[in-house]
Amino acid sequence: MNENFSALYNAILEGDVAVTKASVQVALDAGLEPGSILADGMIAAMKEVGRLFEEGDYFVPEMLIAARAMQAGLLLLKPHLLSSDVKSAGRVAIGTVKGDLHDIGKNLVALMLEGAGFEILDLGVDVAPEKFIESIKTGGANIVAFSALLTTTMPNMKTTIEAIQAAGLRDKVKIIIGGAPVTQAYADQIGADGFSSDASRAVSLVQTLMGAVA
Ligand code: B12
Repeated sequence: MNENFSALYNAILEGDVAVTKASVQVALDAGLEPGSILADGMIAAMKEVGRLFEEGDYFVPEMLIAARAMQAGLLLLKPHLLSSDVKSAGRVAIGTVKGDLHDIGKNLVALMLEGAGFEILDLGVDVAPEKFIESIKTGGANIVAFSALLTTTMPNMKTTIEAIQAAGLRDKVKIIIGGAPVTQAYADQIGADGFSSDASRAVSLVQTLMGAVA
């Protein structure tokens, strides 16, 4: 763990919203780089939460309160991650697939894309294929992005691509996928156009693909 962020890291591990917010503010005031506060302090803590859950030291309530602290810290960090003078570079519909309620990673990808000038249609969590289809038909999405954090919900990425195909819309959009269990091999297997393992790489991926759809 990065020593600069030990208070922030521990606050998220303990799910302490007040200390998380205070620690983000202290780090910002100290001039630490927002991207580093996010990656080395906050995402590092969520990884540890996952490890503790796997080990049987944490249970769902602990994960939940850690996630709450993470979201509160993100809200404070958000304006510092966004640059203001960018105009729309395309429209991205993003959602966590059906059956899956994890949204922190999805929100981060949305935030980074927004910061890079993309318009975001955030479809939320537990998103049925029909809702993704609507985002293309009436929402005008150029790119559709699926997030999944569970091995049991990953197959819903495939189902959603098939539904988009069946609706005759597959060649209207580029589809990208991501989330902790997702891999490039899986993206290739289900016919997605792209995969990225983190939010900042998602930005360059979407920029490349927008070049391809424009
Ligand atoms: C917080 C958390 C929860 C919270 C979620 C709160 C919320 N609002 O999101 C709660 C408590 C609700 C929860 C519930 C459950 N969880 Co949970 N959870 C986590 C935990 C600890 C952290 C996830 C997280 O936010 N990570 C931080 C973010 C920033 O990372 P990320 O999501 O991976 O996103 C990054 C990349 O993947 C990528 N990315 C993400 N999405 C996308 C999309 C695109 C398009 C792209 C390009 C990139 C991209 O960019 C992001 C930023 O860099 C993980 C552990 C882990 N290591 O992932 C377990 C974990 C995902 N959960 C797990 C489990 C088992 C569950 C439950 C089934 C537990 C239960 N028995 O009820 C339920 C399922 C509920 C449901 N139906 O969804 C398991 C999944 C195991 C598996 N392989 O399937 C994990 C891995 C824990 C573990 N180690 O066992 N969970």
